[in-house]
Amino acid sequence: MSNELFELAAQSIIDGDEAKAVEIAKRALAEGLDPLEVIEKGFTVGINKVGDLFDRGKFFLPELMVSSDAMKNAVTILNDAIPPAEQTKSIKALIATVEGDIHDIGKGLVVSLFRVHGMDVYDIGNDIPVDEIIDKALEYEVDVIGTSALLNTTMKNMKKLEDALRERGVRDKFKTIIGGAPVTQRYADKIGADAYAENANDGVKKILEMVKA
Ligand code: B12
Repeated sequence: MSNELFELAAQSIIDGDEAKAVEIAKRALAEGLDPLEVIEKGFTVGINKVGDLFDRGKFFLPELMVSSDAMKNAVTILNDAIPPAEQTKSIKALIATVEGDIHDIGKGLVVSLFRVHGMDVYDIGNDIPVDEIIDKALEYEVDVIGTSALLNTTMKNMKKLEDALRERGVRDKFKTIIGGAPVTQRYADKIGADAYAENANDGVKKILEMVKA
């Protein structure tokens, strides 16, 4: 039953059918399915397929936008249903999408999963300049700064962040972690980020390894 629902969820995103996507998200909750599993095995599969179709010139920007709206609405319903976790560790993390980049669906998943694992998360949004990221990180006294970039042209702002942290003399105050489709472990090593995460789960694992309570 759940497999069928995962397929329907993915298809609703490919079809850009927002009403259907929202209906499936609500149905999944009513059936007692795990919201995170529905996001990962259903809706995310759909948006990745949309990305492939866009890549191959079969979908254009209007289709991409309609699908991403459907994705955002369905995922918001599921995110809101994720139960808060027991506060096992008091790790504070600031999360942002870098300047010039408005992709925030993946960041939203990261924020939800970090909260599920009991972290105190400050989501400061998307298209955020480096200095604002650092100012807020200092203000909230976070342990970790996580940034997301989905464009080849914006991932350079992750390097800018590393450089600015050093220039401002505050690099040692934080662990940094980066993620997003074009980002790799190699890139993290190259710019001096503390960690790279392939997905939200990997992000939790890496942070728990880096920040001992
Ligand atoms: C949805 C989407 C959009 C939506 C975004 C809506 C939104 N609010 O997010 C819209 C339609 C607005 C859009 C616009 C554009 N897009 Co777009 N978009 C996508 C698409 C299809 C899916 C992205 C997504 O949400 N994936 C699902 C999430 C769950 O995955 P994720 O983001 O990778 O996140 C996971 C991991 O990477 C990781 N992670 C991510 N960040 C972080 C951070 C931390 C700290 C951690 C721990 C983990 C982590 O964990 C997440 C969860 O597991 C991708 C295709 C793709 N395959 O990525 C193209 C894609 C990213 N877009 C692309 C392009 C070119 C654009 C535009 C430039 C198009 C245009 N001509 O205008 C604009 C740019 C706008 C801008 N300035 O940012 C290209 C980028 C090419 C490149 N490498 O540079 C892609 C790859 C499509 C393609 N194949 O060509 N896009």
